[in-house]
Amino acid sequence: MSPKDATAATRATTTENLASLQAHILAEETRHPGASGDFTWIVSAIQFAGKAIAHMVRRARLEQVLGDYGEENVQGERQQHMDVIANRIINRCLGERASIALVASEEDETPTIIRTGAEGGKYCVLFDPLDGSSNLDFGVGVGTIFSVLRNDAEVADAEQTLCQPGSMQVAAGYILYGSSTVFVITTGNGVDMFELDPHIGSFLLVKGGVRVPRAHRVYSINEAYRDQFPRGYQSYLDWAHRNGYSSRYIGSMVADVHRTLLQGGVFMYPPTAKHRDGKLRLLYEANPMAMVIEQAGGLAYSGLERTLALQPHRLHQRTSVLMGSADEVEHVRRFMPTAADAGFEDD
Ligand code: P6P
Repeated sequence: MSPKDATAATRATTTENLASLQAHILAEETRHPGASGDFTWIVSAIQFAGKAIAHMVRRARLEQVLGDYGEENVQGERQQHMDVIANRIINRCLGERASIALVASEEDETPTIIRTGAEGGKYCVLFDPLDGSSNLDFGVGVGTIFSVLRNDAEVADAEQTLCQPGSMQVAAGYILYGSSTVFVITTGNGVDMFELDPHIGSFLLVKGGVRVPRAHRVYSINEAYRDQFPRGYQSYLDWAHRNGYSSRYIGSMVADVHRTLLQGGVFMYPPTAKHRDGKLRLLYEANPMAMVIEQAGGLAYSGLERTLALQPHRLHQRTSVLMGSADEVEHVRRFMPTAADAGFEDD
């Protein structure tokens, strides 16, 4: 190595910022003069849960906790052992954190009330503890999805407090347990990506200001349901087949959306015969992912409507999902001039 290269290498190791998630969020906090640190403490609890779940995911087969737990969740889906374990870990990590009013999970029928607004409950945290868990048996990437809302102390009913449009989220993101453990978060000021260094037990900043590429000829959809999709999606697929697109579908939303975030393309889960409103849940899957994608410069729709603008009515309600690169989402939307094309009744 020449002296010049050696100097450059030394400089990189001395000046390259080694930023942990904790330090990054604290630095973000200073951007908000009135910040009390409560929100930082919540993100700290989520990242701690992510580390604990990552550990269990990596040891699941050795600990013999793969496979079916033997019960159904509120969605009527077979719970996996790891769904129950991840749910317990998150609830314990968030549990008594000051400033949390409500927590709500895909695995629990009703929200858990931790404290009222009058008792200091400022935030609500919603999550899918282990999305795509049925893929764990085969080593496929799975993930935790989280959404943070402000508590509305004026609303007495816990579920109705949570039924806020996605545009009201103060933070959203996910933790992907894949070939590495990736933490992606937005607090409304762009998207940042962290990787867990298991040797030091910290999430380290690997990419600040993540941007979705504006275009990329890849679509991600379960084409087995093609004949059930609304006609607009079928017409788009016919167009994509004629225009050199590739198909990539993992069947784990966090993995499919993470690839779309970094590489571009479009991820879709349209209405089907079994799921007339779409399969994915609005409050703790579509909304957090839509916030990440939009904050990274992409677009996110549910039918003809912007996902983040939808007014939720029930905690576990489902929605169709169309999100990704701005140009690719617009290509799909060109095939949906009417609500019926997108699978919704014409007004
Ligand atoms: P399908 C996993 O079960 C999940 O909730 C998402 O992670 C994923 O995108 C979708 O369902 C896959 O559904 O019907 O294609 O198997």
